[in-house]
This record gives sequence, structure tokens and C-alpha cells, in this order.
Amino acid sequence: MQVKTFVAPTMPQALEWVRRELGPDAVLLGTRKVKDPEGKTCIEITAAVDRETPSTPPRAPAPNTFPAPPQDSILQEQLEDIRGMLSLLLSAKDTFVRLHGQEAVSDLYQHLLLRGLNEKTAFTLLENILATCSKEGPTKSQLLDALSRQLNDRVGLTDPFARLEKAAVEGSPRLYVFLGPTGVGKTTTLAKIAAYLKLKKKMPIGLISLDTYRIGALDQLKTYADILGVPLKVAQTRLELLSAREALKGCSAVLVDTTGRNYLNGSSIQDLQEIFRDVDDVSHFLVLSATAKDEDLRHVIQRFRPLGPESLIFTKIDETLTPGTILNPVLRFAYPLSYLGVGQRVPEDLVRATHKRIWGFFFPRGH
Ligand SMILES: Nc1nc2c(ncn2[C@@H]2O[C@H](COP(=O)(O)OP(=O)(O)OP(=O)(O)O)[C@@H](O)[C@H]2O)c(=O)[nH]1
Ligand SMILES: [Mg+2]
Repeated sequence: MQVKTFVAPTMPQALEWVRRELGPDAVLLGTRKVKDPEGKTCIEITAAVDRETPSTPPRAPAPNTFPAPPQDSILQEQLEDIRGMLSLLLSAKDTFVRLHGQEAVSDLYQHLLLRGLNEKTAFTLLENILATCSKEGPTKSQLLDALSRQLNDRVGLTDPFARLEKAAVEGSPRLYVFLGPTGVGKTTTLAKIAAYLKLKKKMPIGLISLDTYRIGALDQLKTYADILGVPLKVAQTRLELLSAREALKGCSAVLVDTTGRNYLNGSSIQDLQEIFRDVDDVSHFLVLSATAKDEDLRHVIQRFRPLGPESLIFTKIDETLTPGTILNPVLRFAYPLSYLGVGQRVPEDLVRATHKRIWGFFFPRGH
């Protein structure tokens, strides 16, 4: 067995060096934080591989190129994720034990990380919890009670359609706009809500599509409109949007589908801002996928801020093992949650966001 120690500025870098030096079969024996000669904190990883001599030294990749991925690269990436996560958990747990010296607190911290909270959110939540608990060291059930109170207090909820009247409105109907990145489920979620309003609440509703960008997008919405028997208008500009709303006078609500674009690109947001400039009686939903990366969610929400979304809808909750991820931006930006997409079926797989469901992200039934 060959055992080697690596010191790198960050965990991903250290893992990369382990992989390059010892190959994909390397096993992590331990990680710890150490200081380099300049006093900067680094990560030290001890890793081993079950062979006597090192494999052929890896060739440095040519500038601006990446090494060819190995055959089993997907499995390899997953393994590395798991190793990285384990190391992170071990070091995070140490930090917390050192900070608070309480095993129950660090256990809860570790659990929150495993269910998708990032270190910062979990740490802040627990700091707040500990501030409300007895100094002697809270029990597990006291911690869970305090966590539940924190989540109830800090996660806002809203149901914009709960107050909607059945009757047709006299003037221009309110526009409910579904914004968000590509492929998150804007059109599907709109269709789920349209079916709920039309079939269950028996409301006169209309649809507008602003999505003339993607081939087939209009057909997708038209299919739903035909099945539900509701009028559908198409608009590309602010004036067309206003005249489409005028044509849908008498509806209780008008649901507006928008184009999925790369909204990390600022000009796409400006296009939307122009369309909704000075248009009143508008509620924006920002639709996001629960499978998106934490950092990307943060950027997307920041991009959409100028449009003033009233609430967030998270889709694809059924497709993630770490649904707690959605609370990172929710707690950070304090936007209320309205609905959760829990599958592809229209209209069944949409539920209202509730505190009980949010609790279930961390402690699923039976746990
Ligand atoms: N598993 C799962 N799939 C979902 C959910 N919501 C939507 N989808 C699926 O996500 C895919 C994309 O859905 P769309 O509604 O077309 O997404 P979109 O945001 O309108 O996409 P663009 O208009 O192209 O930006 C489809 O296959 C949907 O069935 C959900 O809650 N869970
Ligand atoms: Mg769409």
C-alpha cells in the first residue's frame, strides 16, 4: 500500500492532487486543517492506494485543455463528490464541536448539511437556536423545537390565489407571471395552476404566452389551453401584452408564460423589464428548480430582483435528495415560498408550500 500526504489551499485542489498522484482508486485516510509556512490555513489530506509503486506519473495537461475524462468518469465524479462531502462534514463537525463543545449541536449541524443547507445557513440557524436555548447545553428535543420555531418564523409563505374571487372582474384582470431560467418548469407549473383555478375553483381565467423564442413553446401552452378550454393570447412587446390583457377582460386572473433564457446574461432581464415597464396589477412568480446548485440559485435570484418577484416556486422537489437546498436562498433573500412542484403530472404534482412540508425536507416522515 502506498500512503501519501498532500497539502493544498482548498479541499477540491487537495482532492485533485490526490486523484492525479494516486489515481482513481485512492482512499482518503484523513483530513485536517494545517498552517503553511506563511501562516495561511491549508487542507492536509492523507490518502492511500493499494499498490506498491505509483502509477505512471500523470502528464501535466496542455495549457487551456482538460485531461480526457476516464471511461468511468461519472462514477468517478460521484465518488469524488462523496469523498469531498465526507471530508467537509468531518471538518465542519470539528469546527462546531470546538465552537460549542456540544455533540448534539454538531450532530444537528451535520444533519442539516446532509439535507442540503450550506454551511453558512446551517451555522447561522444554529447560532440563533443556541441563543434561545439554556446555556447548560440543550437536549436534542429542545434543539429540534427551537429549529422548528426558527423555520416557522423565518420562512415566509404565501398563497396568492387563495384570496381570488370566483367572479369575473370588471376591469383589467391581474397578471400572474411565471419567470425563471430555462427548463425549470415554468410552463408546466402554470398549467398546473391553470387547471386548479379553472377546474377546481371554476374561475374564468386566460393565458398569455410571451414565449415565442423557443420552437414548440407556444404549442406546449396551446395544448394545455385547449384541454382546459381557456383563451390563449400571444404577445411579444409591452403594447401587445397590454392589448392581450384587454382582450381577456372579464377573466378573474391571467397567467403569463415567459421565455426561458440564460438570465445570468443581463440583457435578457432588461428585455423582461421593458415588457413589464409601468404595467400595473402584476404578480411575478420566480420559478426555480430544487436541483439547481446553491451558487447558481443565488445569482439567478439576484438577477431577477429588479422585477420584484412576490414569491418563489420551487419545482423538481421530487428529483433531489437534498431538498433543504431551497432554504439557502429563501432564508438569505427572505422571499416567501408559494408552491412546490413535486412531479411531472399536470395538475396533480403541485402543492402549497407549508411549514410542515419544509420540516419534512429535513426530517422525512418515519425518521
Ligand atoms: N420531476 C419533475 N419534473 C418537472 C417538474 N416541473 C416540471 N418538470 C419537468 O421539467 C421539464 C421542463 O418543464 P417546462 O414546463 O417545459 O419548463 P420551462 O421552464 O417552461 O422551460 P422553457 O420554457 O424551455 O424555459 C418537463 O419535462 C417537465 O415535465 C417537477 O416538479 N418535477
Ligand atoms: Mg416554457
